[in-house]
Amino acid sequence: MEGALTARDRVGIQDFVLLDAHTSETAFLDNLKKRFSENLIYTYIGTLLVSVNPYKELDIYSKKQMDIYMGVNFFELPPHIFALADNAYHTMLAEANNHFILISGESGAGKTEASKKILQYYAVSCPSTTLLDNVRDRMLLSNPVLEAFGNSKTLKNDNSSRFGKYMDIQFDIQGDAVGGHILGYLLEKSRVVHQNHGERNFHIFYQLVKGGEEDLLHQLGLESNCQHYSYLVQGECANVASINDKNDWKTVRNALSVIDFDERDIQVSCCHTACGNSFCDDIHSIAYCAILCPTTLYIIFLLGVNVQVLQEGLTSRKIEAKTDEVLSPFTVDHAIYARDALAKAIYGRTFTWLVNKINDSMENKVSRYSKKTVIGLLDIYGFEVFYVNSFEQFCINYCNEKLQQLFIQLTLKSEQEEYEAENIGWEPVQFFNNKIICDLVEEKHRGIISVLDEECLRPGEATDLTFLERLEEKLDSHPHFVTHKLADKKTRKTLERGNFRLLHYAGEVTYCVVGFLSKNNDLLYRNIKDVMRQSKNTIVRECFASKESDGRRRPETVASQFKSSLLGLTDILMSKEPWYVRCLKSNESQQPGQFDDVLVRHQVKYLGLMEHLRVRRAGFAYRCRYDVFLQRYKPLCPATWPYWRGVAAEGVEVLVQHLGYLPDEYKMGRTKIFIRHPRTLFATEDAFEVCKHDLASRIQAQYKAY
Ligand code: AD9
Ligand code: MG
Repeated sequence: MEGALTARDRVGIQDFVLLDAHTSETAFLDNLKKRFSENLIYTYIGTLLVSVNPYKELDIYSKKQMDIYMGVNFFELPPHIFALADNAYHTMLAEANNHFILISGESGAGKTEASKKILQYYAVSCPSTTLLDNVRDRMLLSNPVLEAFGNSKTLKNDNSSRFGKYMDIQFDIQGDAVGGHILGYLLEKSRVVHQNHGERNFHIFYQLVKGGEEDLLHQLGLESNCQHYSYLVQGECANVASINDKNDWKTVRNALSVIDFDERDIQVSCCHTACGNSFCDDIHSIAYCAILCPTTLYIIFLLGVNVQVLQEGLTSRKIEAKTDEVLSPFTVDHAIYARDALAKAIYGRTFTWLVNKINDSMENKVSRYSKKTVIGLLDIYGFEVFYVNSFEQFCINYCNEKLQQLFIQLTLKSEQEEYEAENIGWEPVQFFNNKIICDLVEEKHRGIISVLDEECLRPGEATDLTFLERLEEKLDSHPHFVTHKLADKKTRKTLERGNFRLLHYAGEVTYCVVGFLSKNNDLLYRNIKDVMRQSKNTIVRECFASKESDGRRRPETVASQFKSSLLGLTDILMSKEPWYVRCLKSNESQQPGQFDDVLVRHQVKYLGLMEHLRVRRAGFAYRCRYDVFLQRYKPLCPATWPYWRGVAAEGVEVLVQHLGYLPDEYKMGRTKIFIRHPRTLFATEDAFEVCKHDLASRIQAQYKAY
């Protein structure tokens, strides 16, 4: 009978920890699906938030909603991204330490949207002073700008992040959001010169061409028709139904002016963008090593470089003879390479410049030297598998392996290790540890990146195929690496010769080796670099001035640089307290309200959500060192107030007995107390809040007694 359905039947359970003890994967999915069909996209596993992409606007992110969640205990309201943001914020304030929110999930799962909601929550809800409003606006407006330059339509997501973003939101001791800082990770520059069918270049190109003001386009020598620019129409989808480039341009232009970009900066950013557009149309002229077309000449003029010297650089190589320098003309392929390399370099370096400039504008200049704590927000490109996968997917998927590894280390592994170390009775939970795949990619000498770098050191001899052969030699028995040659008969049929397949934590991905070497080298011919460095335009000079400028030291390869930056990121995150948002993609076709059981089940599996639930359920939500716990809560018990003169652990035992903790609710470890449910701690916190008010008079009375 439908009428007999309880609310719980209809909307499911809001915390998986409360599902029956032996929850199966099917019950887990049923709960998600039930909630999804009621537009309840959020569910907890303890303090971890699971989010399922609804692909439709929900009326749950208003200021009113923010107010409802502000300062309320985590479990008292329905699960929400605001609740997680709020909990992280209040914990940061109470403990005066740094936190981060790791948002993960595959491409299109909703990470970027989640990170924007969190940022909005902090910018809108946290206490404010007029002085700081400025900084908040800038933090918020950095989003449309970076999305314009760093996001693009892919086959997976109309607004796919093509760079990784880690943003620190800084708070002062009163809890005001006072500043921000962004670290950008590996932008997919190759998109500037090549897009697959059904994909686009970065949004900014279309915004500028479709929405740019007449004057600006005129200054840049651009036309307002995407069809005129081959860099924009390779994917044959310059217009996307879900995107309004014209309006987005207005937003971006307005945002640029708020974040301290003056007209010259805007012109330079656009000019650098325009370069990408124009170069490509010279393909024929460059191919014949002839002169560049007038539009490009004009753009180069705007870049402030010597047109003739750059033209030489793009069409010929300088060879140093005994007494002389001679120009040797490029082949067609070389000329195309040089052109593309320059377009990518200009775009990539402009992006870095943009991030730096945004950082300058978000820097807190008011209380620069006072103590701050931060909440870091990590929103990075999600795991992706296309029909053809290349170096870019290899880097993106490697990055996702690293984040999964971090998640495992922080939740499953260290959690269980801590129970063991603390002597808490524990039944270990089995989980798949993807360290083996991280090692496969990054290990010294034997890992894929090392092999790739070695091949990049043999110019002229090495090719993408010799790289593949080297991999086959070194990794012939690795359980997560397969090629046509190494595969068994059945698998061989599914693998072409120029490919290798990695068995990632999130599934198999077959990579085509074509382009691995040149993308990893990412070389820009030296004389072209030199020309750019001599530009009359200070921003161009700034963009091209770099450590590798002396040309003697070999620049680090792209993969190695990425590997080091990910190691750096791991260090940053490991030094902070973690919070997790696990985003799930509800369907592949970006359709509102559709829940694809198979797709969601797959994600639940590889994200390790069931294992996380098992650890959470059997484990303890909160733990605290005895001395810290006692110090904070001792006013709640006459036997521990004002001093406990014995061993801290015994004092804690007396204290929690007095508070009425039931035996099942907590365990005493070697150095810490473990509390099973957050509600127990919340009750203690509430009692502490009440007691705090008369604490001052109690302290006074105590002084008087002395
Ligand atoms: V990628 O790895 O950058 O390719 P994301 O970042 O995980 O990916 P994104 O946040 O861009 O995915 O979400 C994709 C689209 O899903 C958005 O453009 C929205 O149209 C849609 N989406 C995601 N989350 C929500 C939501 N909470 N409410 C409504 C959403 N729509
Ligand atoms: Mg994204």
